[in-house]
Amino acid sequence: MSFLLKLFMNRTKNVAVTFCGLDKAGKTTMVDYLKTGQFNENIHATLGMNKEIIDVPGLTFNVMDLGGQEDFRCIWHEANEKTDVLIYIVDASDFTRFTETKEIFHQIVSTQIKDDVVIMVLLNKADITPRINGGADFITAFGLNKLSNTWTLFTTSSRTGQGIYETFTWLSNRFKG
Ligand SMILES: Nc1nc2c(ncn2[C@@H]2O[C@H](COP(=O)(O)OP(=O)(O)O)[C@@H](O)[C@H]2O)c(=O)[nH]1
Ligand SMILES: [Mg+2]
Repeated sequence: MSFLLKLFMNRTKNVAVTFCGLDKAGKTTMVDYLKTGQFNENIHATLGMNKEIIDVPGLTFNVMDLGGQEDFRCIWHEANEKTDVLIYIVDASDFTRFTETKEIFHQIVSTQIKDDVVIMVLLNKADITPRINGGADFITAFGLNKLSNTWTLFTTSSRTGQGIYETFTWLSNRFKG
């Protein structure tokens, strides 16, 4: 293969990304925001998985948005075993499910993803939980400090768009070049 061809082939990388998290955390709303640039409140609960392709300059994200209801969680591993990036969305406004979401997260990390998968935890719905800041307290409580994979944490809202640009700029920079 010629040098030039290689150069051009390298220009677009396919990055596999899965969106996981409990039902109602805001996964599908986030994917929709990435496609349209706005909040859509008429999103239906995801049955099984949605496949989406999102292009940013030089990168193609193959996104699997996985249904969060208990019945569907058993199929997550199929997508997670092949993924480059795990985006795990936490509903920051729902403290009652904190333990449940933490357990599911660590189960995925320890049984479904490879060591080189980049983990991005999004503390979502920041618009209705303005005091959430994703600081040291959350990092320790959620056990992020114990991970051996590369991880990062962002505070986001698909209603106001807060943190979304930062999150995906970080992701895109990570896989470019
Ligand atoms: N206020 C607020 N509501 C959100 C946000 N993201 C999602 N929602 C709402 O949360 C509910 C569940 O969202 P959905 O995307 O279906 O969650 P999924 O089950 O994780 O895919 C919907 O009523 C959304 O409108 C957010 O950032 N802020
Ligand atoms: Mg959904």
